[in-house]
Amino acid sequence: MLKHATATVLAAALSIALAGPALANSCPKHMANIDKALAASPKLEPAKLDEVKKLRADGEAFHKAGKHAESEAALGKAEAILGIKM
Ligand SMILES: [Cu+2]
Repeated sequence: MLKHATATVLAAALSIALAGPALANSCPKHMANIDKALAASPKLEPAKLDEVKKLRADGEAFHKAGKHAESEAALGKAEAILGIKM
């Protein structure tokens, strides 16, 4: 009985531990998508291009600060401007 409870707690802790890095890892993926789109000289107005670059930089800063939700939000906006499907 005690053994079962321990296994349940361990399984819960493990799933939380796995969810964290999985979330953190998606920021670099979004950054790579944006970099790829920027490298392909997107047809955007200069103002939009500047906005994308700013959001991309913000996303990286948030990611490095451990604020992955904010990072995802900024990178998601940049992807939306670039027309990248998520
Ligand atoms: Cu992140």
